[in-house]
Amino acid sequence: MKIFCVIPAYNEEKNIKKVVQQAQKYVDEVVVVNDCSKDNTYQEAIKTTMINEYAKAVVLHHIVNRGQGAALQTGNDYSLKQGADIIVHFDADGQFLAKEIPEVIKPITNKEADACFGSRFLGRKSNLPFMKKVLILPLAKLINQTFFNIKTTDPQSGFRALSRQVVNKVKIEQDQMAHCNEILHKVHKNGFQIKETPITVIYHKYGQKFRGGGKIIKDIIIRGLLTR
Ligand SMILES: Nc1nc2c(ncn2[C@@H]2O[C@H](COP(=O)(O)OP(=O)(O)OP(=O)(O)O)[C@@H](O)[C@H]2O)c(=O)[nH]1
Ligand SMILES: [Mg+2]
Repeated sequence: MKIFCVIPAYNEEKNIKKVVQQAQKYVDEVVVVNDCSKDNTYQEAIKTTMINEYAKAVVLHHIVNRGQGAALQTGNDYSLKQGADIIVHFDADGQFLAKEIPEVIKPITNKEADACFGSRFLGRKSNLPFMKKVLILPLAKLINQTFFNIKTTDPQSGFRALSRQVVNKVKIEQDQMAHCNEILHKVHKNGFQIKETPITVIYHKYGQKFRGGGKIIKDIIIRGLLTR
């Protein structure tokens, strides 16, 4: 079984090397998608491709900045071509713990699910920013449950594992932040089995931004209606 880890990266020169090196311990191939960063993310990521101690790493490059969703789709397309059986999505900013990758993959390898979403609300300690904790995420969850009958606890989580069948079927068309909900809705709509697993997300002070909260909620509603 070939496990690939797709890491979308935009201006992550400080984090990317460590994040890739950690992920390499738990998967067969790491695919960094440099989303036309303005800093040295690409050069830093390339350094990790030369270390053969763990899994292979490759670096793909967007010639214009397209957003996290688009970067994930680029990584998905590459991974499918290389024969991936399971694809893990993992952020480049160092907020996720690579040692939790096996737990996110497990429901798929155990054939209990086709897609497994990491959740910050299932018991592990995540120091979420106040607005995300009390407003954005509960509202996203409520809308999904009420209107779309999707009962997951963390619709905006970027840490997930998808089977080859799911990635073949679910194409990410939302280039920016709406892709999280888009993936969830399309997985649900296509009748794939969904599981969740607890994950830890570390919020460093600089990462705590109330960015696009309204847009996330708007995207959830519009995306939901489009995928119905
Ligand atoms: N912001 C942003 N991130 C991108 C883009 N392309 C790829 N990424 C990557 O997408 C991942 C998530 O980005 P973040 O801005 O941390 O989004 P987030 O984790 O949902 O938001 P926070 O909770 O505020 O950290 C990171 O690995 C980024 O490097 C882009 O165009 N913009
Ligand atoms: Mg982040």
